Amino acid sequence: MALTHFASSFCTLPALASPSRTLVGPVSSKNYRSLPTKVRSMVATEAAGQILRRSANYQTSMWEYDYVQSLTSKYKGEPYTARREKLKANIRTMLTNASKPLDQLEFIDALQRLGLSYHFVDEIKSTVKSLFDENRIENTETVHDLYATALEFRLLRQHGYKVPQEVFNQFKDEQGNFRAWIHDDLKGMLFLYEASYFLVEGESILEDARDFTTKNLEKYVEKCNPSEYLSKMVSHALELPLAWRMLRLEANWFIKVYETKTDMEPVLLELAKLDFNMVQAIHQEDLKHSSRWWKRTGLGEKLDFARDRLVENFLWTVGVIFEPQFGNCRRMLTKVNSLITTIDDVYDVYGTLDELELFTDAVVRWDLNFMDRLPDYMKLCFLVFYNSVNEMAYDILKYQGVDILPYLKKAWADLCKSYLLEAKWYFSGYTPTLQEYMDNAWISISAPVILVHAYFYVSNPTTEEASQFMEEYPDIIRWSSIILRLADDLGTSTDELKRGDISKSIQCYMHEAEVSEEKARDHIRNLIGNTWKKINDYQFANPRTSQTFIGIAMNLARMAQCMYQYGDGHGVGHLETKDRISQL
Ligand code: LA6
Ligand code: MN
Ligand code: MN
Ligand code: MN
Ligand code: MN
Repeated sequence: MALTHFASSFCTLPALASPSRTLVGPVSSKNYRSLPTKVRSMVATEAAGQILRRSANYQTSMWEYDYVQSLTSKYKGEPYTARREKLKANIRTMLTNASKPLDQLEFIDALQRLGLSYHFVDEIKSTVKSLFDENRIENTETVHDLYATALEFRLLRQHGYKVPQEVFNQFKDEQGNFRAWIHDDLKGMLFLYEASYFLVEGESILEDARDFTTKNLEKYVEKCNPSEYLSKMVSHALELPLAWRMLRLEANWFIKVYETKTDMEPVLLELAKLDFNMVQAIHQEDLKHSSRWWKRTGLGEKLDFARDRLVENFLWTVGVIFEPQFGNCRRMLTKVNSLITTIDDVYDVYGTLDELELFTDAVVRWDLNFMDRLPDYMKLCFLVFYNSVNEMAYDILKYQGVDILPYLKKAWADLCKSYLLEAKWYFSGYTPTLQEYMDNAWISISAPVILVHAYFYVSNPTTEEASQFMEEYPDIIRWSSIILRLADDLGTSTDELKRGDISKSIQCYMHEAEVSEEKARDHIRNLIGNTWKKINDYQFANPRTSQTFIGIAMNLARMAQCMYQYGDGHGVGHLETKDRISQL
């Protein structure tokens, strides 16, 4: 029933134009067709008249539909909005009245970590600008404090000012080693550690700083009292630096730790807690909306081989963009993520190569007339997919007057072609080099699809701007995708290989460099670190690109490092993911 409803709602749609130009992607239809189709095993092919298929044995969803629909919060409307406005006004005054630079810096840092900075964007921007204009950080006459210098350096870089790494030279001796007294300056080392993650390629002073502080902070953690404020901060930082952390979970964690800080600011704490709960109330409604959509599609019940992960898919979107005003973007991206998760399992687990060719064709041609060639389970999946993506394009056409369907179709066609290429590699038993694998795998991780959709939901580009931006996927999409791919491979490839899948980045590198799995994993972790340098650089080099969009791309990379921090947090829904969802 739901499907008919979707289909009929499109009868009234105007015919959308087909793409006016061919957008160039990494996998051309020519090379995806020319791959060997020789089948390695009889898995997922016809054996004695019966089709044998792989299975991933995914667990059913951890989250009951009725439970999700029952979520409520009192933090809506008055008196909460009034109280929040009052607190915001107080804090605005405190920020403007802070006259000492270090006070300003600490105040902004606290606002950011408590998840409140989105309320004070203009005030923070102008304060940071005036700090930059004063240029104290580069004044070599004064003796600087390591803590204050590192904090200022980090905040300036976070806000797009590329202050030189050389400001840290004053903390090194003639031999280029960090000065001896720094070993006793725990707070300074912690802040230098966090600052060092804002490096770009070639910044060896910051690389040294990162290695030096990591080593020394690790030593400290071994012998510290874990209940002290600073010790908690250090252990947390060593797990994952601030620059790589998922914002909402970080806010939630920091609010609890901040509460135990001796010189904390009660007004800030009150607003942080109130605002967290108010944002959560909005997220609950987004989740309930998304969950009703997912239930109507019927995919969770009908496609038993596929992951039923609506709530986990929603968690990704909260990681990608949490601010209240972007509810439409979260709801849309939850659909996109759910479609990706399902279709990925069609290609990786269930489909036969013949079926996958047909499905890919239907997507590339964007043609409902191809549906009757698909097996029933694919028909279901294809029609939901086709209707949902058309509907998203329709929303943008209706509200912004821009036809984005060509860009969405192109992104999905690229994704399915990259999936098909991997399926062919699997069935022919082919192991690519790491480079060859990555040329395809940054697409097959689906981040370009996610980011292309998100781009149109948070910015309001003209057709010309959009096509310039999307003609080649911009680098920021590529870097974010690479981190998502590599983090996913670190977390999922062990199970994927067990159930039958292609070699992922780790195995490609082991094969090519003839190294152990541990060495290969180190190499992949290094690649993630190097890709972050490129993301940092992109931010400095492209001040005119939508900061919201760059933020989304960075958040997607952060979310990947969160989701796969302890294994396959996406596919295996219990463990940390369940706990994290409950926290939020
Ligand atoms: C991970 O699955 C998965 F489903 C993704 C598409 C990753 C990102 C997903 C979002 C944001 P898997 P594969 C919904 O590890 O087959 O199976 O590319 O992806 O390794
Ligand atoms: Mn299921
Ligand atoms: Mn896949
Ligand atoms: Mn997969
Ligand atoms: Mn994977």
